[in-house]
Amino acid sequence: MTPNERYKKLKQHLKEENPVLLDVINEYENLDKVAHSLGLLAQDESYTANISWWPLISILGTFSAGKSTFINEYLGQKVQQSGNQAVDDKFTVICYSNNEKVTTLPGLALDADPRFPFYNISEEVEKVEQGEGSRVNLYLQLKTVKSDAIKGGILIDSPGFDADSQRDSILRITSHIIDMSDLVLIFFDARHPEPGAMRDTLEHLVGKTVRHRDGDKILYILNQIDTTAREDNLEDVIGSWQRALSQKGLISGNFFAIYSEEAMNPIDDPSIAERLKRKRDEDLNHILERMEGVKVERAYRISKALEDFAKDIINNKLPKLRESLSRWGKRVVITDTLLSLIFIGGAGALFMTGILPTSVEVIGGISAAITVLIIFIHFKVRKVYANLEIKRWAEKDQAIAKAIEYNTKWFRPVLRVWGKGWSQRVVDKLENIMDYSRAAIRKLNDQFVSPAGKESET
Ligand SMILES: Nc1nc2c(ncn2[C@@H]2O[C@H](COP(=O)(O)OP(=O)(O)O)[C@@H](O)[C@H]2O)c(=O)[nH]1
Ligand SMILES: [Mg+2]
Repeated sequence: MTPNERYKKLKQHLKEENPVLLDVINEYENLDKVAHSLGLLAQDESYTANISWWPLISILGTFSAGKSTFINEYLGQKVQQSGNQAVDDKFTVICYSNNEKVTTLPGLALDADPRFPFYNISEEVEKVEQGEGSRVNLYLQLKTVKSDAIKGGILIDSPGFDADSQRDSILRITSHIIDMSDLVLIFFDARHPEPGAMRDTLEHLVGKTVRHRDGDKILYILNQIDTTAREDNLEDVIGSWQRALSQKGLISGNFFAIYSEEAMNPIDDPSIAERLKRKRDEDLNHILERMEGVKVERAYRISKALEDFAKDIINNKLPKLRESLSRWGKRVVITDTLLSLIFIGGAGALFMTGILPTSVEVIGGISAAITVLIIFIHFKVRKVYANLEIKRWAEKDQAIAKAIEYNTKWFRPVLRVWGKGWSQRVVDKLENIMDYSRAAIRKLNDQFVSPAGKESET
């Protein structure tokens, strides 16, 4: 995807979602222009590619734990099928669209689109299971939904997890999802009061995830606690699950217990019903707050990254680039001059000592030969010195190395004035961009004055 196409798609999407970010993206375009003109980015590259534009919230967990039911309620419409048998054995990426109708697209759409978290997943899958990479359609699909709840984020529903019968490709996709996600909700259900039978599943989902560097992004959700009403044993069920999880070392603060009001079984005893509802409301609120928080953070993160990119160019890349290019220019000029002096001096000596006759033809011939030789050597020399500078940066900072290559191409003037004027213009532009980023952050502050706006829902 070219930067232009990328911008078009991003803008299209952001226009529907958040006008502040639409402004921010224009500044990203300006930033790209500056970087292109400096050669820090190739023409087909863009800073927008390094950013996750849509924060990812993924829902993992066991079969019929109520993942799809939860998602449907969150979206306010029945997007996913639910039921007690395995109904949907694909990972479903759900994102916002203005279109009234829910649209389903094949996994290939995700594999090929760098805006989504499954870009190039087929390669990853192919690595762990040969031949499966070309069958991403079996594993993935994309649904677009018109629901305010999903604005500014992407949700992933997953097929039920069963460690015994899990294919490598599914495991690979699952760990990819956990890596990419800003928030992971892992669903278990209280119909299995004894987690013993699910030890392997737990090991896979929880054991792996708690070792994850940012464990706080994982929420463990015991669902369907309405089913504890009959024996009135909520505390026991929660206790045994918490013990099972804590053996795996989970962060205890991230354990929640909820049920779906639409899917629940009726509860006869009003005092039990009341107690369960209180627990559920409180925990659901925490979960929704975290989900909302992820979306708010992304808006700030995107604006802040703009400033950071600009700052990095001003304070870091630009001075280094200048240093390298002026050293390169100086060396080329000195070498050119020395060689010219040697050649001209040598020729002069040959004429003075009478080794060469001082006829017009010979002088003309020798001058022409020296000129050609110097020009030839000049281009060799600038290349050799440029390579030295490129090598200096190749490992430490690819962008600087690339910019050196770009600015030392054969047709670029060596004595291009790397004086104040040139870099000052760039710095001015970048400072403008930084001002813009700060203004955007202030606007976001206004936009998000009441953080947990979803609280009214429960
Ligand atoms: N009693 C009860 N049933 C639920 C609850 N949530 C979902 N279910 C039911 O559990 C079954 C499986 O739900 P589903 O959302 O398809 O689970 P998934 O496989 O995790 O996506 C469905 O029949 C739901 O109606 C709940 O909180 N309480
Ligand atoms: Mg489901």
